[in-house]
Amino acid sequence: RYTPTPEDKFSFGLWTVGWQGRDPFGDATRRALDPAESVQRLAELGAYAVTFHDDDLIPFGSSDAERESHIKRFRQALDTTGLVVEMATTNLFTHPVFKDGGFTANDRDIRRYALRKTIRNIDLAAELGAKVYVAWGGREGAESGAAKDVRLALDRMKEAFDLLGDYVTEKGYDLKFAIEPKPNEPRGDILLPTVGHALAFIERLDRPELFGVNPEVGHEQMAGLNFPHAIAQALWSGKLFHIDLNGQNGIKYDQDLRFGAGDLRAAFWLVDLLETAGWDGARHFDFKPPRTEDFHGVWASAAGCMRNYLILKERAAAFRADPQVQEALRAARLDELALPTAADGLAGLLGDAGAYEEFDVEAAAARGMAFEHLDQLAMDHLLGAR
Ligand code: 3MF
Ligand code: MG
Ligand code: MG
Ligand code: MG
Repeated sequence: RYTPTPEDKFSFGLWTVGWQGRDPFGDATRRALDPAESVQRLAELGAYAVTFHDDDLIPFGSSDAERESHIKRFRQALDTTGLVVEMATTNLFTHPVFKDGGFTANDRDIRRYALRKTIRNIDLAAELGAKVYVAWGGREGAESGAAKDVRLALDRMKEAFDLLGDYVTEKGYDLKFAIEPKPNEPRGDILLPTVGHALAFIERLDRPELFGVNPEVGHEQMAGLNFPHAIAQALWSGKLFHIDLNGQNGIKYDQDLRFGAGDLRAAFWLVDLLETAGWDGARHFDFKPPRTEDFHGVWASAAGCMRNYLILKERAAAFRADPQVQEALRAARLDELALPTAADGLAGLLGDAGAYEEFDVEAAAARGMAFEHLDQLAMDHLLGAR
């Protein structure tokens, strides 16, 4: 029970279990992990895939020969465990050269370098079979007003993504891009701060069909937003290309708790949504085992992400299958929301006296929505009380 298998499609970033616990106030509390060791351990725990930033796999500044040997070791680990690479991404935030951004740095030479670094890793991503390429612009932003002309920066951001879209098209790669929004941290304010901003931006690109979003639970919650609602709109737009699952307690620094920690009710509704929508992409965890943990704690934290997903999946399915819930959903008139408002067309609506002239506004206003009973049933299922 709650034992993950590759069919569950759980995926982990190498940088998650590999996080050494460095934070703005403290040094590393754990040694570096060899990517091959992470692959081995994650496979033993029942994961299906791993993801990586270029620099997670190939330390920044490696020679070409070193690069090849890192890739070879990683490939061997994938081959022996059967794990796949489903997504890859670029580190455009750690090295000081990116202190003012990658694609939107004021310095043009840095923008050109950022694009070349990205393209180099896109080749590797395609070679390793990744289907999604994530772009998180953690340094694309500002701390002060005049430092960044946001409209120009968005021009440069669009230029970068248009060039990347041209590149994968010319190469014939089966690779789509997923933009990861985040409101702040490490920059004071980051461009494309929420899922909504990113969805609007994508429509201005030359090849919007190649671009979607990679929402992260904690990032939307840092902005005080409802994560399942953001995912629902991304799904509705056909733009959910990838997802970063983790936990967050409200509006504060990016906590990256294991999935299921933090806002548990949001996690329940998220799993309910992904499962009922038939999401068939990876369940990708972007979390950080707290720096209090040794390696036992690291693997316990990774296992906990998957276990919590499976528990919530079971609870959400039980909620949906419960006849009392189905009755409560009807009482709350969810079936009515599924009906078009004016299937009779504009003329029908305008000619319908029952819609306005004879409508009993007071009676309609007096009807209760029965949402509290419905939500309590959800709570009972979530807490295992039903
Ligand atoms: C930061 C993040 C990033 C992105 C990563 C991959 C380091 O808050 O969430 O993790 O997820 O760059 O896309
Ligand atoms: Mg994050
Ligand atoms: Mg986070
Ligand atoms: Mg993330």
